[in-house]
Amino acid sequence: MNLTIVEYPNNILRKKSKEIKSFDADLHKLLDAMYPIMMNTNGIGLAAIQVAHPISALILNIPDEDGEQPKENLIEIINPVVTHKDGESVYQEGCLSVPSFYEDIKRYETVTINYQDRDANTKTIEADGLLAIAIQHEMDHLDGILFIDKLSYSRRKKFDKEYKRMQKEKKNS
Ligand code: QAP
Ligand code: CO
Repeated sequence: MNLTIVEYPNNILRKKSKEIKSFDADLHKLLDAMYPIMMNTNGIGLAAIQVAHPISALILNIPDEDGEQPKENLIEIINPVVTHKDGESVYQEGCLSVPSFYEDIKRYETVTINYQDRDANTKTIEADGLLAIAIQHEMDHLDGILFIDKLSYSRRKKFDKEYKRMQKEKKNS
């Protein structure tokens, strides 16, 4: 499967992802193809909508203490629902769909989600730390929300200006 990462300001990123009902070979192929894209682009999380598939699926591979991302740590999350959220934490986020831009974003400190794995088994994760942040960031993608949408008005304006300048430089190089 040939996938490419959709970048802001492409409106595909604003689509709402649909619940997955068939856990078939097509889904498995998509998930299998998302993993190498995420690893090759130094990502820790990727939602299906970021590769132009508006379905409620995301993958995560949070680095361990040594910064390693072994495939055993890959988590595939289908149809997630938040069942509990608590606290507050700020983390400097980035996004594969908004390359080379990073900003502090406020999230819940801990979240619990119910979700399904690739074989439709129901699972629960109680997350804190970077995993909790990544889950919230990726679940926002399923609703068409980007981390830059959470910036204050003045920071967002600064972002738009910088990002447009970068896009121009890219085009001219
Ligand atoms: C979402 O983000 C996330 O700009 C995943 O040039 C972010 O994997 C979860 C990336 C923060 C938790 C905390 C971004 C790679 C990767 C870039 C990513 C870039 C290369 C972002
Ligand atoms: Co993202």
